[in-house]
Amino acid sequence: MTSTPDTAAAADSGGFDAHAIQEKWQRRWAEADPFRAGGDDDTRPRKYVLAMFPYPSGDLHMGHAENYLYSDIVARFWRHRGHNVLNPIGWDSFGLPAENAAIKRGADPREWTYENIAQQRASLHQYGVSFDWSRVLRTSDPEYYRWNQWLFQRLHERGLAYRKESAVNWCPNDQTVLANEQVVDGRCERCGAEVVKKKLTQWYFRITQYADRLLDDLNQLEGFWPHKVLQMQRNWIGRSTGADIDFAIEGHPSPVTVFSTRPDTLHGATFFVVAPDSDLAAELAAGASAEVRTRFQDYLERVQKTSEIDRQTADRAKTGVFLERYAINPINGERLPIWAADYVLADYGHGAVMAVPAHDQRDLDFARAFDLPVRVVVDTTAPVTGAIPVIELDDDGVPIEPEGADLATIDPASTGVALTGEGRMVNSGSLDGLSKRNAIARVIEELEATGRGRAAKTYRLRDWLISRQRFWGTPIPMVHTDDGRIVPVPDDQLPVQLPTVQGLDLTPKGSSPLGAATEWVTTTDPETGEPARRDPDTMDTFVDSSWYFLRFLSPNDAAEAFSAREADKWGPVDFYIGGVEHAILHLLYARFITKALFDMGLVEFTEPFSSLINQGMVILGGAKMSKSKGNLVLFQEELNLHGADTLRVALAFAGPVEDDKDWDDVSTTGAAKFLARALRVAADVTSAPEVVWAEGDAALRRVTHRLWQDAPTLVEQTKFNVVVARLMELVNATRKVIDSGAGAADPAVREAAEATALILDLFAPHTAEEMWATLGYQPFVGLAPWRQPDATLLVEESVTAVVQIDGKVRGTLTVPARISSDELEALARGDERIVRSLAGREITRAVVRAPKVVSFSTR
Ligand code: ANZ
Repeated sequence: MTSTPDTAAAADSGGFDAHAIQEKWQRRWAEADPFRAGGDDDTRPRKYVLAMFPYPSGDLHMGHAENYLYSDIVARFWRHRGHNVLNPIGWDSFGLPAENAAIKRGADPREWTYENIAQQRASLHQYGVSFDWSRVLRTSDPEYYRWNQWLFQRLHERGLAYRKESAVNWCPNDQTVLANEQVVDGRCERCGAEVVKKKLTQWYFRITQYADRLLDDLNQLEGFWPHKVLQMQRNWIGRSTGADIDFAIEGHPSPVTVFSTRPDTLHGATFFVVAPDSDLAAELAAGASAEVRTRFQDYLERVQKTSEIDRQTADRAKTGVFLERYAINPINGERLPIWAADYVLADYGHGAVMAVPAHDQRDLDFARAFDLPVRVVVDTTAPVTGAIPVIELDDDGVPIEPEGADLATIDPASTGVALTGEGRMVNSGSLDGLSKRNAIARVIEELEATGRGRAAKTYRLRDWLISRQRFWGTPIPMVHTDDGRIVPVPDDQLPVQLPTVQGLDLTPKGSSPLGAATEWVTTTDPETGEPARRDPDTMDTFVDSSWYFLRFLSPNDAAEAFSAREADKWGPVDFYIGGVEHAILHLLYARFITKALFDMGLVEFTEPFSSLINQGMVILGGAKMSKSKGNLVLFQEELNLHGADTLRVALAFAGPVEDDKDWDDVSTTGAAKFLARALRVAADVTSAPEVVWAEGDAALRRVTHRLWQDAPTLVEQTKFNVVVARLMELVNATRKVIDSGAGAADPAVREAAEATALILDLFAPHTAEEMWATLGYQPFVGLAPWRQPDATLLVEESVTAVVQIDGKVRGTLTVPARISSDELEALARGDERIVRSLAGREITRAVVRAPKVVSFSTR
């Protein structure tokens, strides 16, 4: 053995050489490759188990230790249950960290990236994870990103990839565009710099076309994904239903549409608001007086420096500029003054609102600040019962004004509180007396009849901005011709490979560094052969991870992105695990791309991940670990110190999967002692004298079989810590029998030791293999089937029940002490001896006193 365990590890492991065992079995696994997924000739049912693949930004950390442990537990479990398991690993290896590190060191991002991958790969090997190592992929390999480009072309053909100019989120520090999702509290998610708006022409994926499906299909994941994640996705998509209403604007050529969730309140509109940073505001202001134009310009400049979050903050003092223009209410012809105010956002709905101060708090705050009229149109004191209200009509068929409403007492103009509740319509012409729901339907009907409005939905979801002005990503496979056409690079010319980094300045400048790679950028139009320039931008790395789970199915295929046949066999992923930080973006994008591929006929499922688990974080002393705080627990260090199995057991035992685990509370010492005890049990069994016992220790057998009974459910419920606790209980119970009269020769001890090895494999696979070999079995325990519990041993306490027929005892039954009378009677009626004793006579009466007596009367 070449290993030299340090003293801490030797002390930890209670005398056995954890490192030696670990190296021995890792070598055997490397030789025999037992965890490779089976091919077509493998008839076992399939399971696709996947942990989110890592960024190769530095060494793996304790979060990874958890993530890959949990997925490995599940993968190993399904193999023991007779499944053909796919458990692959790869690297999400494009992106800013590599590029920034390269800039800092004046090096090629490739070097840094592939060095880190080698290091992480070695750690995962050392951790004993049962990956299928034949399927490793790296998204920064041309063999991978070529298929990102292929995907881009397929989306482009369908109008799902397009270019447009728009105000984008710009990180002045990273000098790159950020997706809305990457802006957190107005700051860059990565570097924390304050994000500003900048107008740029960018590539987008039209994810909004899938908004309804992305939302509706969440229902089918209920119960399989964390509820919190489903809710976050729902909020992110943010569907609102209501109406689009067209308002004519005096002196403006075309009507302006607003989106409202409350078209029922149309009669209560008293002014009109446009987003100051919208094109419409600029157009309207242009026609105003010089004084207003100046005021508007000043205001606009201020607004552009305000974050979207701040603009939406409810308790902020309202600001705005009257534009000296008027909109016409389509339902009653009233003139509504038009204001520019920053609480209306340019890119939500249509960037303009009809303001109904009586029933919308933001509008009310604004009206009170600028002394604008407030008109109540919903009497919220009037009762509305049930979903379908009863409307009383007078003799002429006109709804009767609800009685008892004293609107003065609820006047929002004086109370400052908008009336947002249910009620009956007032001051609303033909709508008076209707409930909100009916009024909405009626208004939409009326607007549709006159062509001035229609039912509409609006989403918070925006199209996915995918272009980045950075080097270390997938080049966008398009060329720009001199005459302004944008032409796709044909499939047979893919991949468009990244150039070498030599001579390129990667420091962010606001445009892609690839633009300066003259030789690379200069190309020809694939259609005409005329000179053209390559698109210098690269793709958001979320594109790479939006379909990687499909590439794992045929990772070395040079002819296609993934095999539809394999996708059919393996997909969708059965068990997906990762951090909650990916609850929105990555999952939403993967769901979108899966649906797009479904529509192309390339996959037969519409959701990529059938079940999802978010593991908690590993924290230290109650605080999040971070480099800057200097409170990092380093995975590789822990691995060297304790060995893989000790670390794995300690982590698995530390608490429920979803909970955060404080490293201060994680006991590697306890884990190591437990493993040493387990190994000693196996050794004791084999060194015990050969004595054949008719029956083993009943209590120990019960512990073993109850674990066989419960373990599958516990693992499927991801209650891994409970399984470890039960294993500890089993090892203790075994030790007790060994140390008592019967000793290690008791067959119950061997039975328990074998169970321990088979179940321990999920958590401490090296120790389990060692136990299995010690017990005389051939490797690998990782492939050995789990056992069925013996039902008779699951009975906690049994008693003898007496069965009488016509007052005479005709038999006895051994039954659980807590059997019900019904069950006991059924057992008695079915018992062979009793049936024989009855000899065909009919039972007329049964008196059952569970669990002791069943008494039948017959005739
Ligand atoms: C009139 C009205 C009356 C409204 C009322 C609400 C209550 P959600 O539910 O978030 O989708 N709105 C529309 N576009 C807007 C924009 N670009 N910026 C800010 N606010 C905007 O919100 C929809 C409501 O938000 C719309 O319905 C509109 O105000 C406002 F008693 O129209 B409502």
